[in-house]
Amino acid sequence: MGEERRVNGNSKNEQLEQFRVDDSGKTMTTNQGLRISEDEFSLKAGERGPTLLEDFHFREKMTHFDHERIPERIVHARGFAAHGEFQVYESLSEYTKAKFLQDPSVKTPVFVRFSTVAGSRGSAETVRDVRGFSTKFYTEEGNYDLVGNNIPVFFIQDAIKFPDLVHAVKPEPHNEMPQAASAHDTFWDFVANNQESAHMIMWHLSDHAIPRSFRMMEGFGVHTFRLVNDQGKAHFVKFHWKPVLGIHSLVWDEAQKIAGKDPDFHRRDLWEAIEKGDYPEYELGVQLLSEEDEFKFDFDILDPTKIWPEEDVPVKIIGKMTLNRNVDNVFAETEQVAFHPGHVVPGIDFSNDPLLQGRLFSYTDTQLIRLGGPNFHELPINRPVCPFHNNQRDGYGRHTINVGRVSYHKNSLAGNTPAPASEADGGYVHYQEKIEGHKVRSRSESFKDFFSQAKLFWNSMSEPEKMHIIQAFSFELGKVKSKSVQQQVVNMFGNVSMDMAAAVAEEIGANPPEGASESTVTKTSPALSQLNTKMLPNTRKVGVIIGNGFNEAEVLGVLEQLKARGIQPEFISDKLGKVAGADGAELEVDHTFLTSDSVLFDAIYAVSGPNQGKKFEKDAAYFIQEAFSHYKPIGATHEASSLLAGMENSPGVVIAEDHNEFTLQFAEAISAHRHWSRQVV
Ligand code: HDE
Repeated sequence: MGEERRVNGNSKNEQLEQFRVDDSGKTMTTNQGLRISEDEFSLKAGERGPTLLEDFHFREKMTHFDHERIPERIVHARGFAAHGEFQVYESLSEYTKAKFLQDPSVKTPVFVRFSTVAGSRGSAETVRDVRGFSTKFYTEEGNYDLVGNNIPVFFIQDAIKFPDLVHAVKPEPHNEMPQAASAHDTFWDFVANNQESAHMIMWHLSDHAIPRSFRMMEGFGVHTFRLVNDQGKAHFVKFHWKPVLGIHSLVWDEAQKIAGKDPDFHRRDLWEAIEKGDYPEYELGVQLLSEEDEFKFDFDILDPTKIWPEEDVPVKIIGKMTLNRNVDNVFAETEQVAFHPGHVVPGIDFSNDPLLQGRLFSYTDTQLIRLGGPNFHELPINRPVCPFHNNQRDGYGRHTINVGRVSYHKNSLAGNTPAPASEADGGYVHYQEKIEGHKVRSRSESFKDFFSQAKLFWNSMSEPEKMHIIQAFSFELGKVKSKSVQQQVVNMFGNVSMDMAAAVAEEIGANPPEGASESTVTKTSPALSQLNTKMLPNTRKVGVIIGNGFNEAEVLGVLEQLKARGIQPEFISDKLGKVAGADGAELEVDHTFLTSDSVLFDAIYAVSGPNQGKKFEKDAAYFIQEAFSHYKPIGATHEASSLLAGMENSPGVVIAEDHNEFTLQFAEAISAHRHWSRQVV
C-alpha cells in the first residue's frame, strides 16, 4: 500500500482551504462559469412584455434558491459548531491501539457540533432540553465520531422506542405546539408510561438542562463502549468531556427570558469567545472497567439509563480539546456535517447496549434523506484527512471522478485493488465477543430497576438544586392539561422520593403520590452536584451600568483589575455613543437599557454617575433588581449604591468602600457564579 496516512494538526484546514471561496471583488458568473451581464431584470419579450423561458440565468438562479433548504435534522436540528484540535496527555496504549490516543505531540483536528434536541432549526437555544455534544476527530486512521450528550444517561433502553420518545416530545401534531419544550401532555404521558425514563427525567429537570454556555457543560458518550489494545485485550469504557471552566447553568426564569431577548444566546457566546481568543477547552476523561468486572455492579453496564458513579469508577483524564476556529459558513459546515456513532477507528469498539446498536443503523439512514444521497462523506466537512478508496460508485452528488474500469472486488485487472488491509496494517477488526442466546424480543431482568439511580441523583443534589427540580416538575406538569397524566407522573416519582413527589403534587393541585414505594437507596455521588464544580471568574460577562460624570479614578482601576482576572466588562447606558468620566476619560457604550437586559450578563457592576435622571435610575434599578432575583453577583460604587435599595446586605452584593478590597470581593462573588442563599426581595 505504502500511501501517506500521516497528517499534522493543520491538514483538515488545508483540505477545507480548497473549498473556501471569497466571492468579493469577483466577476459574477453562472454556475457554468458564464459571465453575467445583468442580474436585476429577467429576459422579457419587450420592456412590458412576458418573461421568456429562454432566460437560463433566471431559471438557474431561481431553481437554486428554491432548493436552498434541506430537511432539518429530525432531532438536534438547532446546532452550532466550531473547529479545534485534540491532544492526549500521555499514551493510552495500555488500553487502546487508536493512533490518535498514543502520541502527546500529535494534534488531531476536530469539529464539534453542539445542539438542542427537540426544537426546530430556528428555535431558541436556552430552552429546557438535553444538549448534543458531537465531536468528529479527523484522525490519520479515518474519522472517529464521539456523538454524545451533556447528560450521561438516556430516556429509553432500546433504540426501537426512539421514534415514540421523539414523537412524544416534539410539538403535538394536531396544533404543532409547543415549540422546543417538553412541558406538554404527550411528553409526560410518555414518561409515565415508559418508566425507564425516571433517571433521565431527574437530569432533564435539573440545572444540567439549562446550561449557561456550551463552554460550561459536560459531554458524555452515554453508552458503554470498548477500548481494545494491540494485544487484543478489551476494557469497557465510558467517555466524558469535562469543561475547563466548570459546569454552570442558568436559572429557569432567566433561561425563558433569554429565549426572547436573544434566541441565539449560546451560539453567540461560543462565537464571541472564539473570536476573542478565549478558546473553549474540555478535558477528555475515560472510566475504564476490565471485562472481568462486567457483573460487579448492582446495575447492568449495558443499560444506558445508568451511570457508573465516579466515586466507584474514577474518571481518568487523558487529554484536552481546544476549540479555536469558528466556521466560515454555517450551512456548509455545521449543517452538512454528518456524525455517526459507527464511525470508529481501530482500538475503539462497541458494546451490546441495545440503544447503541440501534443508533448504528439510524445515523447513515438519516443522512441519506437529509444530505440527499450516499455521497455525503465527500462533502468537505465530512471528508477524512486520510485517503479513502473502495468500489462504491455514482449516486446523487458524486464529487469523485473515479478513473479506470474496475469497480469490483475481487479482480485481476487492477491487481485485486483496492485491497483490504491486514490488522497489522491498520485494518479494522471487530472485537471477537462471544455471543450465545435465543432470538428474543425482551428486556433483560438486569435492566428493570428504574428508580435506584434516580434516587441516587436526588440524594446527591444540594438544597438549591433540589428546589430547582421541584420547581421544574411544577412548571412542566403545570403546563400539562390532563389531570390523569399529572397524577400518573406524581405517582411514578413517589418511587424516587415521596417528599419530592408530594411537594410537586401540592404545587400542581394533584393528590399525594399513590401506590408508590420509595427507593431505599441512601448513597450519594458528590460528583453529580454542580455546586461541587470549579469556580472560576474567567470569561464571565459583567454589565457595567454607567453614565456621564462617573468616578473614573475609582472605576477605571476596578475595570482593569477585573479584566486582569479574565472578567469581561461591557458598558450599558441610556443611549449609545460615549460616556465621559468626571475627569474627561471617555468610554464607548456597548448596549442601552433598550437593546440589552440583565439576563444577558453574569454579573452587574453599578457605576452610574451623578444626576442621571429619573428614567436612567428607573431602568438601572430594574436591571439590577432582575439580576439580583437571578442570584447574580452585584457590585456597586458608593455613588451608585442607592440603586441597590434593599439588597445591600445580601450575599454576593459588594459595595465599594475601598477599591482594592472591593475588586477582590467582587471578583470572588463573580467566581461563585450564583448566590443561592440570597433571599429574593
Ligand atoms: Fe441521536 N440521532 N439517536 N442520540 N444524536 C441523531 O442523526 C438516534 C441518541 C445525538 O450534531 C440523528 O444526523 C437514535 C443518544 C446527537 O449532527 C438520528 C437514538 C445520544 C445528535 C439520531 C438516538 C444521541 C444526534 C438526527 C436511539 C447521546 C446530533 C440527525 C437509539 C449519546 C448530531 C442525525 C449532530 C442526531 C438517531 C439516541 C446523540 C436520527 C435512533 C443516546 C448529539 O440519526
